[in-house]
Amino acid sequence: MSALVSPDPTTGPATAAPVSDELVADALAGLSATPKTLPCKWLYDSEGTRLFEAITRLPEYYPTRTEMRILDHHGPDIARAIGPGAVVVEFGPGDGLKAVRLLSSLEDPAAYLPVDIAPEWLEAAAARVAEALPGLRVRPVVADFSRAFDLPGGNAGAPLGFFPGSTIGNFAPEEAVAFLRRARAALGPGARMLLGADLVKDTDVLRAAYDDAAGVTAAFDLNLLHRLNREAGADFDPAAFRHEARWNPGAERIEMHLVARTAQSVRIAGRTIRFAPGESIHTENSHKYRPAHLQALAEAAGWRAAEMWTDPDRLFSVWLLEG
Ligand code: AVI
Repeated sequence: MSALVSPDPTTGPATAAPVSDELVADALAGLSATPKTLPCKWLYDSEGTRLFEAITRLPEYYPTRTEMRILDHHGPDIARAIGPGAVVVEFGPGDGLKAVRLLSSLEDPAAYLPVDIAPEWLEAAAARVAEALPGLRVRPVVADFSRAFDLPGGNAGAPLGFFPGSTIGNFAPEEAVAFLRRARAALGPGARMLLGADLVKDTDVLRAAYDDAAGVTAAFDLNLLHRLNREAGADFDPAAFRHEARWNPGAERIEMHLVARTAQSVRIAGRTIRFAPGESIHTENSHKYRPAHLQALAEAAGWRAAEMWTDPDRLFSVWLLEG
């Protein structure tokens, strides 16, 4: 993935649909390539964000509720390992709910700094945390953490990065290492990081999580074609594509694909893109980890994996990294 995953850092919760030059450029480049691909950041317009939130509540989508349970169940251990006075810096805070769980279990957190490129998302997360934890210092930071970034100074306390949800898995491995390295630099001396990472497991469980019976993930994926029609002037017929979740055993990742049901042509920005029957657009990767692999990624970025907490079925993991 070329930028952040959640929520869409480039457009935020769009209501109007102006033509986006960046979306057009990404679409032309990705759809002219072989195999066809699109950056997953474009999945998250306001409808995509709404659908993703619905995904997190699906019976098949275990990551969100499992990570919440880990944060609840191991809260006292996590709090002990982290100690008092943490300055919690959350990358891509989403709705802020996980931060509320974490901060409520920590001893005397000094501050909460949600970081995102889109101010609208920050306000929602900051408001939720401020309401749940009155008296806590909350300082939203508008920054693009897909590039080098700085955090504001003047935060007395122990810097703790927080990157839950296994959003790390939407990065290619080299992008994951680059992000972890940037985060370490931005957090500064004494940095630690609490990181959520989804684990390798039975492929049927994985496939179901990314291709649910109610079709919410399919709608989330297909929304990308609707978005291209709205914001890039394309003329996709979304009904002529179907969503597919594939397990790639070599890369140990779930791949989302939009598969053309028939041979067809699509117009976009004056160009014609042809699809053979069964040809797909690869729209997202979601890497799953073995503990040794996650440790190696962290070490490649200059971190040391100090602790790992998991659930009884070992579906998901929460890591404490030390800088
Ligand atoms: C945001 N991210 C961690 C989700 C995942 O599980 O990779 C995105 C997602 N795509 C389909 N379902 C959920």
